Amino acid sequence: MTNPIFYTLHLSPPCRAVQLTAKALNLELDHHVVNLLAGDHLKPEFLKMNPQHTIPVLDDNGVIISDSHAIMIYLVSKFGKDDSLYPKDLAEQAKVNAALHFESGVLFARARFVIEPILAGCSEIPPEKIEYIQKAYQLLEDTLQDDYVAGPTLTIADFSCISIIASVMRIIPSSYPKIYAWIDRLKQLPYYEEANGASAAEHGQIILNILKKNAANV
Ligand SMILES: N[C@@H](CCC(=O)N[C@@H](CS)C(=O)NCC(=O)O)C(=O)O
Repeated sequence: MTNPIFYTLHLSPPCRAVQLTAKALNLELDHHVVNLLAGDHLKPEFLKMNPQHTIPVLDDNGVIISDSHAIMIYLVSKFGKDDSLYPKDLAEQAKVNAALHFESGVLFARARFVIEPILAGCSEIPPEKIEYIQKAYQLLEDTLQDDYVAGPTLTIADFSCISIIASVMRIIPSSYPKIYAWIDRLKQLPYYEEANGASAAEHGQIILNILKKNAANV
């Protein structure tokens, strides 16, 4: 058995969520970089693995899994020494699942509405999109009743939510005290900066630079 192969790009938030999970599990993954800008994800061999042409994708000795949430659940269930990051208890697990869906359906989806038009040449972020993101921040703020998004302990839902929040907060900053306290808590993880912090900052800055360039070309 060889290490699972991880098709990834450090700038991609869902890839970073998986990377945080692997680090938390102390698990070695063989990284294969998929350069989205060069169209690697549209090549036939990649499409065979994931017809939806998204990263991350995991190939664990022939078991192919796409979608970061599915990958994180798989990794913790297969390689976790305990179930703390994805509890087996159904009530606790349901909370984690709800937060994972919140990331996928609200945080990531709304960030996409902002980031994709900028990549396509848009020169300013329309106010209604800023408001839409800020409403999502407020929902996260309201969700943070405990130290972590799904309760009092760290789970994969935190990895998922922080991966996109750390990128987008640079593009549309806002002051939400619980979100900032939660970010500071996650920054204490010894692997945080390497697995998410530095790349999220780079991602946010790249988007801001493109936005500036687009505005200069108007
Ligand atoms: N819900 C998916 C989202 C994956 C996703 O949209 N990844 C982006 C990069 S951040 C991608 O691969 N985009 C290329 C494309 O959609 O063609 C997940 O969590 O894995």
